[in-house]
Amino acid sequence: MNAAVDTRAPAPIVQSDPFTREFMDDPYPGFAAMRAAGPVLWSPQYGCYIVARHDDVQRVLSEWQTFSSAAGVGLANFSKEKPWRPPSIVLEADPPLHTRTRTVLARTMTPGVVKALRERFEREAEILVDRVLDMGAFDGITDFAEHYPVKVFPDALGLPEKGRENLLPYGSMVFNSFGPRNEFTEAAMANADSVRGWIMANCTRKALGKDGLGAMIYAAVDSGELTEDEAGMLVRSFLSAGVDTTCNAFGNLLWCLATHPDQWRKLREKPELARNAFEESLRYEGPAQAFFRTTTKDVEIGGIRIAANEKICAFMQSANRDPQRWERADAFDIERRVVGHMGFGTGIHGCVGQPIARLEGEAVFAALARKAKTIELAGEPKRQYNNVLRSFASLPVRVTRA
Ligand code: 4IA
Repeated sequence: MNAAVDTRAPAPIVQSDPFTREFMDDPYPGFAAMRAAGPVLWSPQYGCYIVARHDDVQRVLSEWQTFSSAAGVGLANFSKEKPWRPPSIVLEADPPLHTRTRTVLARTMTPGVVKALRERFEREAEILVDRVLDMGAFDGITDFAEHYPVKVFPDALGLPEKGRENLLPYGSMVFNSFGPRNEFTEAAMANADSVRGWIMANCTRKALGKDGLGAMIYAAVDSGELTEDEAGMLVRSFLSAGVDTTCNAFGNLLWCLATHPDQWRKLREKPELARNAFEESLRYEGPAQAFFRTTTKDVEIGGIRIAANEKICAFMQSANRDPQRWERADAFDIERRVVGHMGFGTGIHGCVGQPIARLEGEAVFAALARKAKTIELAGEPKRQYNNVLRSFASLPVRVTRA
């Protein structure tokens, strides 16, 4: 027997619980402590590893052969416990399945498709901004951030109008379920059956319009790339991933602008900065905090050994504030060169909908920059607690017209 000493260090123990209100109220000191403690931490409470430094998060999200998505991208390990819904065939999948499904999704987000959507998205953005300017004082979440993505994206999909109020509750179920079973998951699952029922019923070919993104997915059935059931599952992916995320991003950017008057001034002077402002908000205050992977074999990160079939949580929002990667990491700067942020993830699972998310962000915040003169908080924001999504439940804002 080889008596060589194993010099690899054990992972330091994580000192905080990231799935609590206290942590979510201000996660940044907690992230800094995680980054300082080591390249990989161990959570005895959740039985998972955590990476929080930019380069390690990037590695875990990039090396899909070692860090698999097929056992789920939440804490639950699908090889050990039954998932709460049939797994996504794109998010919770590895190649070759992932390659086939992602190819179909990507075809619905090409520059040509985005170009065709732009006019409609810009028109709706003007309507949204005019309405809140007429209100003067409004809630940045319920009157603003939650309106637009729930309208324009389902319109583009060809989803019926009726029942769209199920979309955000479904998003809450999906994203809370990536975390541990706790009070947030329990609350999100309150109306699970009726919400899930509506979602599944509206993923079918006959529920969707004839010339939307949904129909493009079903066209891949006719060309032999997908089965009819798989097409429904990919429409479900749109509804899972494409609404709550953008709503939360809008609320977060609105908060950033209302609390950083110098950056708001810059944006007003140059509305063409809207696209980069949206991008910087995904770095500075991104909605998606973390996703998990499962090791497919023994692996080392920064000299720390991790066995096969272990869960690793990659804290994207910590990577987004890592001072080793970013100058003035904690400054919101809409002119920053922001490539490399983890707000859309990275690697083969990097957000497939990002061209549409960017179109939405650019349309809304460019319209706001052109039409509004001042924007400020009119009350205390209230946080929305979710295991994975960072956002506000309420954001009282006051605006004046330019
Ligand atoms: C799916 C990571 C997040 C944006 C996401 C959530 C659900 C799905 C995909 C992505 O159901 O496929």
